[in-house]
Amino acid sequence: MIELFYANTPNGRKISIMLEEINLPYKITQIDLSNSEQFNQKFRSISPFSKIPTITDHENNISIFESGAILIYLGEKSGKFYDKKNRILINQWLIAQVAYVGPLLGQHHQFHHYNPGTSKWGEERYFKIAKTIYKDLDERLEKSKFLAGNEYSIADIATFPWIARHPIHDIGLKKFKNLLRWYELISKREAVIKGYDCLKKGDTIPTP
Ligand SMILES: N[C@@H](CCC(=O)N[C@@H](CS)C(=O)NCC(=O)O)C(=O)O
Repeated sequence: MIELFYANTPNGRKISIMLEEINLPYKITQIDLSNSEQFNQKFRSISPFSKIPTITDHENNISIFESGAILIYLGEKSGKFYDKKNRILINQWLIAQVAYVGPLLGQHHQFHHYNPGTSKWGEERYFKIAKTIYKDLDERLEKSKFLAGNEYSIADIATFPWIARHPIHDIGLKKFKNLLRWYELISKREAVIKGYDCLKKGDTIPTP
């Protein structure tokens, strides 16, 4: 049994989607970020930076923090979506997501959506970067069915929930036809729909 320490954010959803995709039994322990539960000592003992997602695999009592590390662990454990022969490409696109796409879109969320009017410089800077991320992902997906080649992988699972925040990006997903094709294809997967709404609150994947 995998225990997922979760909040319904893009980083949390990467892991609930992966757990649904690989069909492993899991239970969710919610961490209420707005109530500062991430700073509880018990949680910090498995998540030293006080962040979700984190998992504990109760089969072997291993705990893992950082979404990329968790996806790699679950990919290796299940033998799914992390093809041994394609690891160089998968790792590249996965790490690009955790080190660049996520953090920079996250800054765009903060300046453009949650705190508009507080910094013109921040708003402009991260809006521009967010548009560049859309453009660059679109260019990649013009050449490749999925981010790391022909097969759906943990790199797509990591990136999808961030693009699913497109309504607050105000960039216009429909203008990027390859990114749109990829988004719509992944949106239809049963495991993605279930993982996106793993708290069963009726959260639906935003349509473009
Ligand atoms: N690099 C981390 C980022 C995780 C992260 O930023 N999680 C956010 C929610 S999406 C969080 O727990 N924030 C709580 C806080 O910063 O206090 C990962 O990919 O797992």
